Amino acid sequence: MAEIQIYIDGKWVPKSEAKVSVFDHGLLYGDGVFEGIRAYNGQIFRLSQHLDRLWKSAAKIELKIPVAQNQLANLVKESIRRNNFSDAYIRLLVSRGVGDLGLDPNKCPVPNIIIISDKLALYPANFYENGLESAIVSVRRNITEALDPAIKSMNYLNMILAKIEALKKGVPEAIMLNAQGHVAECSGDNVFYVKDQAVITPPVSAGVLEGVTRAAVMEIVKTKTSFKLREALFKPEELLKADEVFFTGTAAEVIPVTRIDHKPIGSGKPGPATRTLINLFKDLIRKETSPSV
Ligand code: PXG
Repeated sequence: MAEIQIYIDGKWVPKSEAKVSVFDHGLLYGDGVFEGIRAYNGQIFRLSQHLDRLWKSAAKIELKIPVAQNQLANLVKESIRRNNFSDAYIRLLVSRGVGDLGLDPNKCPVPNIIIISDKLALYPANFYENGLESAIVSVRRNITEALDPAIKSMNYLNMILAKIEALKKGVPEAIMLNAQGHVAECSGDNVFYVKDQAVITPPVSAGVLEGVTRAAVMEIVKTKTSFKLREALFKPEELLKADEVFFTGTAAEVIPVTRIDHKPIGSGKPGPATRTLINLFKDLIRKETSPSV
């Protein structure tokens, strides 16, 4: 098997040669931004939405991405072409680049763009059939005034602490509250619930990442179903009383959540709204990533 080709420092190199400097502020401080993108059928899903978010994240940390958006789009596409991937996960990073040991980002003249494509680690199929179990963790999502959760920054410790707590509780994904005690999001997914024919998710102002999957699912709810769509703040009690709960994310797509804190949600089985949205999301992927598009 040929080694995966990775884009770094302006070149394509085999995985074994893809190394960052110990003076890169991405490593020293988590100073950088990234995207987690998916390819289906050799086509990148919602690439422009991911790149728009990358540019927004970069602007919020005053990082100027040193290439044009269409150039970076071409590099992302090249990354799956070079590696002959049909279905893949693409990790696109822009770090502040190499500087000295101080925090000052002005000492880092050249941001480093890295593109890694690889096979995707998926949740097991039985989670989609039977639902996954989650837990509300004690780690709160960063407050917007400290580190805006809308920035997909290379510092993911907030989510890693939540994930550690979830794994200790024996569940694969954590539900995090914001500082006010409202439900925010998961370590790598957005949260939705269904109640009385309405689909509800926290607004971005709750302090969550504006998920590309979240946006696609909201669009589907509005245009392809008769459910009402609401962005609203809610407390964990609302989730526990919901008819259905599901998470959305690039890796998970739409995944049913059937137990939270050991309590069953609704019937304790994936519900009809979630099943419908799983199927409609799959239709959207097929439509947007068929080779004719
Ligand atoms: N919230 C957070 C904190 C995330 O990191 C999402 C929500 C969902 O956003 P998207 O745009 O993906 O719908 C994310 C994204 C992984 C992995 O390997 C995690 C994400 C994306 C891709 C892969 O765990 N998180």
